[in-house]
Amino acid sequence: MTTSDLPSSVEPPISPRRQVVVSVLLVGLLVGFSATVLLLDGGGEADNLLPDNNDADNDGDRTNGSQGGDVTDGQGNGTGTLDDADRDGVADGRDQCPSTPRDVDVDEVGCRAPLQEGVWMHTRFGGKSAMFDGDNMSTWNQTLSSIEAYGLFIDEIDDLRNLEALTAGLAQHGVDLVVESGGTLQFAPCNESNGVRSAEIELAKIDPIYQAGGHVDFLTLDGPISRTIVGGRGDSCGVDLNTSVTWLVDYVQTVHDAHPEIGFGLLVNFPNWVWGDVPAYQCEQTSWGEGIHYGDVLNASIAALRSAGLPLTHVVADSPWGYVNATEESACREDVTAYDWMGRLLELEALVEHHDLPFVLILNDKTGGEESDEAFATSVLDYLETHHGRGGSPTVYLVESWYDYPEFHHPETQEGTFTYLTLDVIARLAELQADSTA
Ligand SMILES: [Ca+2]
Repeated sequence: MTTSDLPSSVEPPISPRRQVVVSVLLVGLLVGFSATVLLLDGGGEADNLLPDNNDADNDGDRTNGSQGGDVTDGQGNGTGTLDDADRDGVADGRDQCPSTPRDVDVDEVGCRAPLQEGVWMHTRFGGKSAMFDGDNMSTWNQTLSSIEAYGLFIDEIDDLRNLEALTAGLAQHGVDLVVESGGTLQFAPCNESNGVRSAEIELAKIDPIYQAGGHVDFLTLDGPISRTIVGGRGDSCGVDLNTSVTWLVDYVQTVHDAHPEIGFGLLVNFPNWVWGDVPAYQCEQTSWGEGIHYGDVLNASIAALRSAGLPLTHVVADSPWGYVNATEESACREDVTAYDWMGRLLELEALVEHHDLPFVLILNDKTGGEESDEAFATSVLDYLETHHGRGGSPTVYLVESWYDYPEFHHPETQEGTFTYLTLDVIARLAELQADSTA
């Protein structure tokens, strides 16, 4: 893949949604105030959970000590000031997660909000700085207002010259930033330090986003187990499932300790794994994990991350359309049409949802993505319609390309661009959902 970007300015446009955010915050303050008055000593959380911004007492007034509007939990009632130890806009008295990290979207009881239903977009490498030039944003403003999250590959962060504009642009439109990373890396030492060392490597790669004043909402780990498990991708570490999972937990714990605001997703390169009685589509020399059922891999990963108390937020299926409609060539079998590939993809979705986790399906296509804008768009829309028609209902459809096409990201009004296609997906999904509820 080639990487290129274009110079761009740092001035994002003013967004009307900023005013909406301010209004919501004001309502939150009023609601929080009422709850404080009603609940009196109901908020008993410690008042020193997240010291930062010179606010050692964490009362939100950004001052240290009891001067200047200080509020101590459970005792500040009647002062007319909000008790909100973690400053998430939810009063302590009704905050069921009183130490939520900063920058985490919360629900009405102050806990990490579940993934919003909708569409995410993740363009191919290159040209992303230019997308967040103040002028260029006006050429895909509707897309930016319509998506829930925007994706980047971790290895292109270093090449994006205008991260300030990117982070400000996403924040203004209330769009989350998802970074796709490797997770446990086969080139970190293949020993018990793998998870921690992999995390250190990737923490350094996301650091420029923080230096630019932004933050990562979600880190999607692209096939972390496949990089370490025996019979995994080419140069994997060759360890057993338990060891792979242990290293994965080490990785997530290390990143979490540095950035507690990040939610973690597990991405599975689905065609490379066996699923029950259905073989891997692309078996290479052997199926990944030497033929282990990916359901067992997923169950073990989810159980371990949850028992460590880590914020696993979603599971992503990477399964391009040609590997679902059996038109891609298989490296290892002559007749791939003998299996129901969509069926096993739907079973994966069911397993993810059985774990009460949001399922994210990548909509893309290798053949179309190597052919033309039009071929890619046609495949993506066919994939959406067929998947929905078979009963698929992921929390998020993710329009993503790592191929040559779509060639251009914007303008969104020009047929063939990535943003044009994303808006098409959003419109088509709304139609399909309306049809199925009618
Ligand atoms: Ca909270």
